[in-house]
Amino acid sequence: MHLDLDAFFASVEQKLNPLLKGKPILVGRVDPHGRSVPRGVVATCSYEARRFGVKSGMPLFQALKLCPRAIVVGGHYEEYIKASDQVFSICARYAPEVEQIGIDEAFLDFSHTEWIYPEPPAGGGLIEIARKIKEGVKREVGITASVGIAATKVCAKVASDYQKPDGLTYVPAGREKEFLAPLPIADLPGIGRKMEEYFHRLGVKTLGELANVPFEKIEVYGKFAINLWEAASGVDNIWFVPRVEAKSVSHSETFAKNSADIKFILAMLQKLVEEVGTEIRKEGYTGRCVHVTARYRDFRTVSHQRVLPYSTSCTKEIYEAAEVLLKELWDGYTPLRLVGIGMSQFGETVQPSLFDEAREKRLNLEKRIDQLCEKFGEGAVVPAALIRLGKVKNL
Ligand code: DCP
Ligand code: CA
Repeated sequence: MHLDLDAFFASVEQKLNPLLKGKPILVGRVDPHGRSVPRGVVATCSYEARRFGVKSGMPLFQALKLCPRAIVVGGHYEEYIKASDQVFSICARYAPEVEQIGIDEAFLDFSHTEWIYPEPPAGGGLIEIARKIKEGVKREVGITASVGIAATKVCAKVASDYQKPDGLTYVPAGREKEFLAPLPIADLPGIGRKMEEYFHRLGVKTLGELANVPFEKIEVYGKFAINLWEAASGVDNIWFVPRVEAKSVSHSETFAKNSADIKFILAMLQKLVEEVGTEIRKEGYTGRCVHVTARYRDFRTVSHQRVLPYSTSCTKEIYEAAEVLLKELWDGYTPLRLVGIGMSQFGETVQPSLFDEAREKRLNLEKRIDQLCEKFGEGAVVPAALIRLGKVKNL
């Protein structure tokens, strides 16, 4: 089962201020301190605003052109975290395992619960459970969630998106391929704009058409395309990459002095990511799961993790995920005494390099920097942000 909150930040804003209910609203981007980010873009917008063609990521001015009556709000990051925590604790009342992916979505694993929640028509099964979760979220958190039920993760995720907002879509086991077939390929997680164009050029527009490409033909487009083909066929999916070893590489550091300075904390995070990245590239690993830990001055320790859509050893990609995770788990003002970052789920090297030259170039650059550092000593080449830490060699 996959659960995704609808227009998440906007729904929380509408709950906090009932005057905004039923109105088109735009949530401007905010940092974890609740300050709005200048030169704003729309972080998200209510479904009332989406009717006018407004989308997340769009510059605010453009959104206001499309929907001049829209009300711009935002800046309650701590409320978003609170709502998110409430939602996932409701999920945990029913699901044996809740795998949170980001701030507003999670996979709920009901494997081996067939005796407790039999599939329809034998019983109400997971549909009934999904209804209960949705009702609990509405009643206790005051927002709506969309849920997809399927036997594979990819299919459950696509299903949760299928009837947004407030949706509930059930795909019976064995009917995954049939359900996915009419959908555009961009509905599959992991297919970005570039890849969508690439498949369009091949004349492949729907997931059914992708699944119908002969396997020998898709094989030549690389490992990543094989995963997508399998996902579209409903036989397997990219989320279940087998783990080779259950180990992790992690680094953490206690600050000389507790700090609530976001720039310092992010610089520290970057330094730790550089260390982890160098180590895993040296070992020839690529990992899919990034975890970040923060310890408050009272030793309260919080951590979050995220599974990336593909394996990586690229510092830049690990850092991007780590920064989001840190901002999710830190309240933004209480001083921290430690941050830590780890990488796990090492497995197959799935490099979608065919589709992303920039990514490949970046990785090669990082490998060259590793070689320079090995030759001339640690700190020979460092990102400018690390100057803030003031103790990097050669600076
Ligand atoms: N978000 C953000 N910046 C982005 C994308 C998202 O700040 N570029 C934030 C705001 C969203 C939240 O993350 O409310 C969840 O993102 P989703 O992509 O799930 O979008 P929504 O929940 O807003 O809408 P949907 O109903 O389509 O899930
Ligand atoms: Ca959402």
